[in-house]
Amino acid sequence: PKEIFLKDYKLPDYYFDTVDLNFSLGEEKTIVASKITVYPRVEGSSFPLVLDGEDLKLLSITVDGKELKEGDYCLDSRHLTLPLPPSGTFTLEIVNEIYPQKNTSLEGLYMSSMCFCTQCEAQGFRKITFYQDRPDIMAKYTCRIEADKSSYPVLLSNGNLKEKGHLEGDRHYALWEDPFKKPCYLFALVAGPLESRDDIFVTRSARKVSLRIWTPAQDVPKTAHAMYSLKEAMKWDEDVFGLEYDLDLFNIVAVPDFNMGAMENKSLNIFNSGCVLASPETATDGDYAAILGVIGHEYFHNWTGNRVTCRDWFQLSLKEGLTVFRDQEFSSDMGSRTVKRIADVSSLRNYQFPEDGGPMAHPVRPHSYIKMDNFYTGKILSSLALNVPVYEKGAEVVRMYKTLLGSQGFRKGMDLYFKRHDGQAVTCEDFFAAMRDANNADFANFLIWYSQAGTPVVKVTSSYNAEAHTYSLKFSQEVPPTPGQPVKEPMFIPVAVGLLDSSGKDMPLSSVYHDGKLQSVEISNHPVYTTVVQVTKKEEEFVFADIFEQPTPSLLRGYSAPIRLESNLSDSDLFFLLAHDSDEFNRWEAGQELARKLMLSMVADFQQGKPLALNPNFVHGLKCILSDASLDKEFIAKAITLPSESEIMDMMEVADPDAVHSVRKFIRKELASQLKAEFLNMVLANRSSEEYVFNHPNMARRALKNVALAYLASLEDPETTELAVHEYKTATNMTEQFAALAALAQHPGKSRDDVLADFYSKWQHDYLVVNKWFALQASSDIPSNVENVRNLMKHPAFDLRNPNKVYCVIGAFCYSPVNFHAKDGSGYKFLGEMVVQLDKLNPQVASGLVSSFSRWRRYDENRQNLAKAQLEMIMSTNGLSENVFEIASKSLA
Ligand code: HT7
Ligand code: ZN
Repeated sequence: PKEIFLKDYKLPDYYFDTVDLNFSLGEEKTIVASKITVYPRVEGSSFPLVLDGEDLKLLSITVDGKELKEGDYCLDSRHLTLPLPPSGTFTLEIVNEIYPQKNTSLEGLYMSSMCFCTQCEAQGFRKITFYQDRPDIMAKYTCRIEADKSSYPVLLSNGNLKEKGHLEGDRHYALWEDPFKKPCYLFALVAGPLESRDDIFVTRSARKVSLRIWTPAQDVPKTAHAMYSLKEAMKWDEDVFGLEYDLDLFNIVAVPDFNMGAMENKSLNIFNSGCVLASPETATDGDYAAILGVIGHEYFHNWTGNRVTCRDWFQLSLKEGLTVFRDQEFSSDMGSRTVKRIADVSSLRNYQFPEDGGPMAHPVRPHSYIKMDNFYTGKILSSLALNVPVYEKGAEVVRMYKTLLGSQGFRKGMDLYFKRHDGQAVTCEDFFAAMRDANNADFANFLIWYSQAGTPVVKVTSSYNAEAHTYSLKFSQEVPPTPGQPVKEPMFIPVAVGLLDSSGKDMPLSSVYHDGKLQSVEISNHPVYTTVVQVTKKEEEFVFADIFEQPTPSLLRGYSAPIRLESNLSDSDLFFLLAHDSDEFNRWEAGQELARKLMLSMVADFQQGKPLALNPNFVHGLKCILSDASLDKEFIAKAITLPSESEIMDMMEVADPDAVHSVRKFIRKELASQLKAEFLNMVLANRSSEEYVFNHPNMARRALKNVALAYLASLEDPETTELAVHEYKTATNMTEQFAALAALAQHPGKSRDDVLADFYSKWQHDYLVVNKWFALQASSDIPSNVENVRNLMKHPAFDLRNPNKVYCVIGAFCYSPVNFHAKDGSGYKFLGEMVVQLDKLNPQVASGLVSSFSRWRRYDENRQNLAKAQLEMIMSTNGLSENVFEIASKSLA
């Protein structure tokens, strides 16, 4: 396999102006005809024209109306080359055949339950026809689709419908025209027996946009929330960024077979049906929130990704980091900002940090790749919310621009970015330059965030000078070495700081000494309570003036930079922040830091065979949070949730899944027993009394009730088990029903077996609910779960060709550290077998799974040997895909 480098980027020798595509869709084969106007980048130059093409059967090539003969072109398994194209502009016509019904990779044109559909990002267009498959080739497209009328009554592509009509032999056609230039990765086609929910959005300039969400007829009732989400997203982008939709039609199609969550094809978004369909009876609050976020995300791409796109795939974060940031802000504005931030930071800690510290570490803008798809590889589970490391760290980088420039400065930068680059394919530097130039900002070494891998570790020590009334914060930063980058530069880290007085109130901040200069932090003579200090050197000191008592610092408020912060705060400082910080995120963070310290010290006790005991101060701290009526209920639910097992393992020298699991389980049970009365009260006081509504207060109430119920069920006593069974039986929505099921499913026994059987018999007709049932069992911590998982794969509802089922069974299994990392190697063996089997069907999905092995060096020697043996077995498999090869070989390197 060939490695591709960013430094080798070259402008294309030829551009395409117009592209007319003609698809004749058929059950056995599909004929694709393209007519492309080609022109050289440099007038009069003559270079070979190299087109990408994979798994295509070439039928004919014509240049300016003259058919080429064999010998006039070169064809291999990946390219079609015209050695001597005419000089100047010419017309290239190509006809080829493809076989969508045999396409199990779900890239290019494929079939998903009776529908033809496409997925072209990143490099799927080359599986449809011969083309310069790179994002800097932007052209205007038309697309004519012809198909059997009764089997494929709906024919969709990008842009506006220009014409449709009947053809002989019960066939029909539709002609679509997209007035905007686009790269081929945004091309889309859908044909099938679909029906739509229709609505209208009136833009702020009073244009009417038709909105249609297409699904099989029986699912149309489940698209109401998606339509609501779309309209909210359209309005939000106008209000917050002044960005209006640019066509008269916006289509969304939901298909059950899709490798990721969704795809932002111009005016024809294609979605994994798990990210569209919801009803109160079948979807949880988590699903509703994920749908809102993903619908928003794909819609926001219309400007950040489609109107302004990436020059090359190394710039992926240009569109994804920015669009994730935009969808995070949208969700924050629609619900609770703090809770959304907590969820995003947790995800960063659970996925990004481990990746940054392992063999797959790479910068936000990678220097090289073998298979581009691997940068999208993320974690998708029952709710199908996506956690893709490149996306998330990229979003943190965009968030830092906003933290540094403020909302208005950030908006100015965005406006300039669109003014300069609308209709272009650009780079991360272009985005940086727009932000800098619009604000006359000095961003020093900020660009290093794009090129340097690894999570910076920032240490901070503080001291108070009672005589001088000054308070000093000394920072030092270190970025750990990562593969290919042994030595690191200091980074530009914005740290938002507040100082609390002894009553817990924010102190006014007037000025800071830095580099020997006194800088005012007040804004028009008004004190501020949070200021952002810019740490840009290896070591740096900031001294706050006019501080009249010893403060407690609240550092990195709102998680202002994606770093690991190590401070000299004592436990009592942390308890104080947990109780008083005005920055709610940092209140949560203080509780998490206390929990991390506690869990790590108890893990050490466990490993030394010492008896486990829970610090009473910790119980008291959580009890205070539980009984604080001024707090948002969803915040309380987050604040009483312990850090995940993977987060704790990531902080250990040698990760010990058994010890971490036992300790987390012990603490949960102990908290449940000591706070039983409070938890019971939470369940009783927060039951649903009315119909399901998707709004923050209702979701918050359900979240708190569900967390309390899970704690109670961990006691495994008859009273609390009965309560959980009662909640399961009386639930009127999936959020509460599934939470009760999940609480019971963690504990082997008759109640577990009964509710699991009942749930399946109730919901067997709904594949998305059945996926939840799969995921719950597969991710269970019950001993030796691997055998149950092997049995689940024999269940009639399981299908290895459907990515969602794979994620919900095989992927979910890897989420249980005790079972995946079982000492006997049974978890590793299972995954190894599955990767090899899946790679033959769908390399993207297989490589997503193989990344569970990538951190094998973090475990003890026995586990290392067992995991390494599986990676070696995978590497020795004949015909391995480039996707899996890249991850497995880098993991072993
Ligand atoms: N931009 C989309 C990426 C995507 C994708 C990438 C590789 C293989 C399959 C894929 N499906 C969708 C999704 C997004 O970020 O919006
Ligand atoms: Zn995206």
